[in-house]
Amino acid sequence: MRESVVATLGLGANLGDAPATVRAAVAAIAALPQTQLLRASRLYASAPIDSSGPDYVNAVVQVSSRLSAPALLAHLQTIEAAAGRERPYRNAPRTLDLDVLLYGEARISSPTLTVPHPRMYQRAFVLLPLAEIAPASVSAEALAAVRDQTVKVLEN
Ligand code: PH2
Ligand code: MG
Ligand code: MG
Repeated sequence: MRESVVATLGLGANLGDAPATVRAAVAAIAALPQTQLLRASRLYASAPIDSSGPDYVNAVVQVSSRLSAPALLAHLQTIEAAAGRERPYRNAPRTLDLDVLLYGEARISSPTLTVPHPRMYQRAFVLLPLAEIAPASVSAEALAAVRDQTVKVLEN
């Protein structure tokens, strides 16, 4: 049997009831086959970066999974589709975005998946929730690099 890998996933939404959608997505991820939810961050709100529309709600989770990275991505895309995700153009506002940020130590470069996520270290809406659940994985330098981006904990 394949070994389990700790994967770090980013969640984002800025259309519809974004907090409810993100919470439901955490539950859907926890229910994936061969996958256990290890940690989930609080929900964070931030202005769209290179995108448009209402403020985003973001969170980061860590799972332990025996799914391959492509299989995990396929499951995440099924959850996105069930939440009504449409892709009219790049970085369009969305009901739900689920990204594989890290997959163990793997470096993946395929037409459909790049891991580590190429922009995660430029985005406070990823690094702050990640620092909440896995402080050792985010350096002070990485946090300093995004300190001009306002990200607020959403009361919940
Ligand atoms: N996702 C993007 C582009 N811009 N901005 C915020 N604040 N949050 C996001 O999740 C986000 C974004 C592309 O996936
Ligand atoms: Mg994304
Ligand atoms: Mg995405």
